[in-house]
Amino acid sequence: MDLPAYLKRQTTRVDDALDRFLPDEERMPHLLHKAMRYSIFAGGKRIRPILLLAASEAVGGQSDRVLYAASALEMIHTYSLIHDDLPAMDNDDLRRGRPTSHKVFGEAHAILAGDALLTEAFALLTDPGDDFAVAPAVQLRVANIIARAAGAAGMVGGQIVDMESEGGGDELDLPTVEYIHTHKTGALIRAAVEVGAILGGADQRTFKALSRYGELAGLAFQIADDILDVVGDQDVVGKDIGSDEARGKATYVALFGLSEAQSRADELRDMALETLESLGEKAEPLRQIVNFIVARTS
Ligand code: GRG
Repeated sequence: MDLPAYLKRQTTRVDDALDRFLPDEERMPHLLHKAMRYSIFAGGKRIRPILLLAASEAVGGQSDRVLYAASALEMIHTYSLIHDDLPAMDNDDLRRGRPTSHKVFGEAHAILAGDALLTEAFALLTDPGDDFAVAPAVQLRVANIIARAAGAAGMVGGQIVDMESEGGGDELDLPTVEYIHTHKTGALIRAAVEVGAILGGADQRTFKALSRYGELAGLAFQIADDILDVVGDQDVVGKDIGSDEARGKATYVALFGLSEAQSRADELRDMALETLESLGEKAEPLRQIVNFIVARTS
């Protein structure tokens, strides 16, 4: 399987769907819509929506029918990046290789663009339109999984503990770092795989296996992110490098050093691959994506 070609094909599908679902810049309020589109189309990897599509395909689903949920997930992820970059949080100037939203549109517009992306995502999840023909009970389950993954018990919860742990130095411990990683980053990645499985029609056993795959891949993704913050090339990564150490962030690298962090990411990848053993050829994209997650350069 040619992974770069697969990722490119899926990215195009996700981008086309996002373009369809996002309000047009020509419509009022122009600057809000412009700011939403600026961050969405700034060149992200689309790993979460692609995982959602790949999970649906792995269980024999028709991936056209999941594009609404894939788009909603990317909208939520992008809102989190806009807010994370704000002066009140990480105060970053660069994201996805471009000036951050608040640098271009000002703080108030950046906050509202993030708010609008989050809210519109749930409008889409609860009313995807006739093309998607999702049974109401399934729609509700999908929206609930994503809400929980994005909220206090998921991404926002992880972000808060991350902020509170900054500068923790010697007091950093593994349970705290794992809490941050599995919530701040892992929860949305796991939800992507779970939602793909549900919309693809997975049975309970397969859903559980894929949920575990998502959990392991999510943690591996964040450890790879910690490593990239030390060894990455700023032009390739598209954001400031070295900021974790400068801020005394709770990371795997801070706890264990680079080499052990990489070994842990590799171990999680192998465990994720094991969860896919019963799934055959259709799960090949999921296998290759977890390999990509731990070996990525951006
Ligand atoms: C502000 C509620 C709130 C949450 C923020 C996602 C997040 C939580 C913070 C982003 C900061 C960060 C570096 C998180 C670690 C990993 C991560 C989510 C990286 C960015 O995701 P990628 O690599 O980005 O998928 P692209 O740009 O490719 O979409």
